[in-house]
Amino acid sequence: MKMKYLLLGSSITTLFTGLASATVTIQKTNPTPYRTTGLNSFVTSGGQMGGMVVTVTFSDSSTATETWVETDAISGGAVVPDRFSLTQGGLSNAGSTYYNDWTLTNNDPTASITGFSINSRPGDTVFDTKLPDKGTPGSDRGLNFAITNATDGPHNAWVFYSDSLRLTGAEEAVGDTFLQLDVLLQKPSPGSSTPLSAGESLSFMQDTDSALIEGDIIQVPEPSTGLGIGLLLSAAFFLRRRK
Ligand SMILES: [Ca+2]
Repeated sequence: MKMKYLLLGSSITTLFTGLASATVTIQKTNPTPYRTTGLNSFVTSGGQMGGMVVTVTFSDSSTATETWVETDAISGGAVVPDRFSLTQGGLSNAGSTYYNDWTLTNNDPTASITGFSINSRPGDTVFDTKLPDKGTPGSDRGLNFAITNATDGPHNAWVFYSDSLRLTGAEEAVGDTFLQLDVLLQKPSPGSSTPLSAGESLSFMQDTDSALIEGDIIQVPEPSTGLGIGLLLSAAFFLRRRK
């Protein structure tokens, strides 16, 4: 789980939603920028997100990681039989993540799920958040993470988006598209019950889009202060030796 978060302005929002979630707190950060040639404006479903890396964290501090696989044209998931399953797909609009939710199930016999992370980049996939609307060209409308149902009652969620994506040629990211999603779960009354318990499921909405070209989400080189200082020291050393 990434802990290096830099605030992108005042982008913390707390939303009070229905029974499924007590509060959802959203934070957008930008530690590592990426670029891509273009994004589709069509639907992306679980059937187009193969390669994403899903990591689930449990109450005993253990983690389980699995790569997303496409199970058919409109659905897919990451499954570790005795630990967790995360799936997405549906019948509405070819399984689109804009209309169909994701389901996280705790398959662990004892430990609760306290959070999860998705690195969407290896799946040529990007998380498209709600604002700015419609934001990055080709991304169209997006959706923020929102819990739609949970079999064990309401959950609070802290949602971190990081690793922003911009289109190649754009000076900076628009602020709606990200490649890393980290979610921390907590029951609204700490101490009274645990987050997603063994055998329970939680469903949520989160819009995604796809890169137009496979393997075309590329990290943007940033000027490195460390390297600059290193070069200066090397130059100073070289000049001293020459004297
Ligand atoms: Ca968008």
